Amino acid sequence: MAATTTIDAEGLRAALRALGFDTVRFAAAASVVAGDFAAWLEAGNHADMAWLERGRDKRLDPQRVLAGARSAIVLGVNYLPADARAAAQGRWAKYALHADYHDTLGDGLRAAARVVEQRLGLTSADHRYYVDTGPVLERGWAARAGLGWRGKNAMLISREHGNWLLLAVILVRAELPADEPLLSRRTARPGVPAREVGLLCGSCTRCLDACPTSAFPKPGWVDARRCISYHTIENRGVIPRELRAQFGGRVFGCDTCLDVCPWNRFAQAGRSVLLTARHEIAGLTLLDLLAMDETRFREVFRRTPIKRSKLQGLLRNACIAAGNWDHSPEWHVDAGVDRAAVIAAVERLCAHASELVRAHAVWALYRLLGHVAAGARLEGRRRVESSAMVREEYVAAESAD
Ligand code: B12
Ligand code: SF4
Ligand code: SF4
Repeated sequence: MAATTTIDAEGLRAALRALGFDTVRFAAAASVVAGDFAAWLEAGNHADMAWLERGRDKRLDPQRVLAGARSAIVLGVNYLPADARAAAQGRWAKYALHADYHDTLGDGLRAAARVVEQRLGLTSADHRYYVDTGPVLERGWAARAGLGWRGKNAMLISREHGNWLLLAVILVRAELPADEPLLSRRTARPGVPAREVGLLCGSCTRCLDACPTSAFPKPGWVDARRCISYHTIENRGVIPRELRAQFGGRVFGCDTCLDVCPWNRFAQAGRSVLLTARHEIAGLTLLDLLAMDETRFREVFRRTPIKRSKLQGLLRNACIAAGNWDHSPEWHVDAGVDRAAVIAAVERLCAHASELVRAHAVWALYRLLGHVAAGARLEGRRRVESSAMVREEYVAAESAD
């Protein structure tokens, strides 16, 4: 049902901002086949995120998500923490140091939906809202609505908030006056939206150069199979051995291609209306992580995005950070944590109940001690090891330098 009410777009924008959304912009929701999403999938860049493949048609056509959708309301929430220590950490992605944004922005979106219904004269059947998990290319919509541009690091970058916006979209069966996309200074022609990657990046390539695993086959295009964010958050299995050394001390997500971007200099800390800081997580030491059990994991990471990795995923990631100890100064600052204690904790995990954890613990111990000393310490365990996955790690570790 299309809206018949006279629309006060600026009133709607202000009401949504008052709910805690830092930027509120509108785009026309015509059918789109946009960017090179299909090519990205076909080249296998989504790794094992099969849900991206399944949602392909919907992602490319909002009419398949909400028939009769005429506008997209694109919302951004600034999550840059005010606490510099948390911001500078480098162990965790900054977004993870909050209560799960799917829940907190989800609450904001439910409130936004009521506002949209009232102000646009719609019913609950006339809109669909999503944050992250829906079949919607949020960055594409954000670029079209002029929230910012698609950086060479693939992020939606805002002139005001830098790389630190979380995005959400509401599709509505109502026509809102579309906001202008950003225009390239060089190619600007009135009414011609410039959608190219790197619109305001100029000749900068800092993000591409800084990526530890060379995960950008080309600007604006991330190969998830090489991306630390994918492996530490989404991958449920073995982390490719050839990438592990490049993970450094990162245990959940990766902010490197965001952190280096010069556009962040304009960003101020977020208002945190729709976010709840959980910065105490940044205070956990590597030994705290390596010693986690199910009870402690649930207690510490309840209602945070980190619960997604499950205990065994987090222990796997912590083993990699431990194996990289000599090159991870970010973990050296905690009182009472030294190399010997980390080695002892990793050695214990070589006998963990999960084969995934044992496999990565074996890799870490060999890396820390070298194959002669590690081989001697693990001789007994290796003899009784029944998992093919772990046995493969022993073989690979023995043959490594
Ligand atoms: C899958 C996914 C990932 C994957 C793949 C990342 C990638 N680069 O695609 C992994 C796990 C690696 C990942 C990592 C991260 N992610 Co992520 N991720 C997603 C998710 C769920 C889908 C993204 C997707 O479809 N990727 C496929 C690529 C090809 O699509 P795309 O980047 O959107 O670009 C295409 C479209 O924009 C399209 N397009 C171009 N113009 C137009 C115009 C229109 C109108 C339309 C419709 C489309 C369109 O063409 C582009 C090229 O094909 C989105 C949420 C969502 N529903 O969109 C969050 C999302 C992109 N992630 C987010 C974040 C914060 C991250 C991390 C920073 C987390 C971290 N710290 O570890 C990293 C950053 C890595 C990086 N540099 O991209 C935020 C980004 C916010 C922002 N300001 O850009 C999002 C939007 C989640 C959210 N709700 O806030 N992520
Ligand atoms: S998130 Fe990290 S690993 Fe992934 S593309 Fe960016 S810098 Fe590279
Ligand atoms: S680091 Fe440079 S190239 Fe990368 S997104 Fe930022 S401005 Fe663009």
